[in-house]
Parts: sequence; C-alpha cells; structure tokens
Amino acid sequence: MAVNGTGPYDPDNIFAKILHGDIPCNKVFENEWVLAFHDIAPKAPVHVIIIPKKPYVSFIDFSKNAAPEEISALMQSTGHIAAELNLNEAGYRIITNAGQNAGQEVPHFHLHLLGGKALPPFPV
Ligand code: D5M
Repeated sequence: MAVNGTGPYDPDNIFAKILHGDIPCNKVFENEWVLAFHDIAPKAPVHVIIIPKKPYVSFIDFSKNAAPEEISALMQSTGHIAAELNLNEAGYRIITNAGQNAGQEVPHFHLHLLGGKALPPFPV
C-alpha cells in the first residue's frame, strides 16, 4: 500500500526496524551515514535499497533537512556500490519513489539501485 510521502516520519516503518536491528537485512554496504541492502522483492538481478540512517520520509525531506555530509555520503555510497557491483559498464538505474502517486511503500527515504539486465524503457 502506498504511503503519504509528505506525512510525518513513522518510527515503526520497516526500514527503521532494519536500522534498529529489529529485523534482519541482506547488507551490501554500511558507513556512518548510510545503510544499503538487497531488496526483498528484487525487480532486477541487482536491486539494492540505499537509505540514510537518519529519519527522512522523502527526497524533499532529505534534500531540505539533511546535512551536506549526509547528502554527499548518500551520493558517494551509491556510486561506490554501483561500481562494486560491476554495474558501470553495462549500465544501471537509480530511482526514488515519493508519496502515493509514485507508489512509495516504505516511508523512509530510499534509493533503488537497479541493474544486471537490460532494463525496460523508463519508467519501470
Ligand atoms: O519501495 C520499497 C521497497 O522496499 C520495495 O521494493 C520492497 C522493499 N522492501 C520492503 N521490505 C523490505 C525488507 N524487509 N528488506 C528489504 N527490502 C524490503 P518503495 O519505493 O517504497 O515503493
């Protein structure tokens, strides 16, 4: 079910539970600011979810309220993960869903990194 990506942060959302260690994830990468893990329902051979550790609901919330080092960390981590997963040559796609019209299901801001096959024409 899609969520209101402009609403208040829900501290019980599934990614918050992963961050708190309440439920497991298949971790790909972690640093001070960022956690990345394999999507539980992958849409491509590579489908990684990349999240800031701090609580933001959406891209707008993150871009308005995150510290510059957090924003840099998310960008650099995403590039690092894409390169480490050998996506550079064949190509990849990075998307974020925000709010009901975009079908956002988890109200903790996240990037989807997709690759490993010829992706359908945008939008997926
Ligand atoms: O996408 C939310 C994504 O989060 C969706 O592709 C499934 C994924 N998901 C949901 N629960 C989990 C767990 N527990 N581990 C890994 N991935 C998960 P959205 O952009 O909000 O529509």
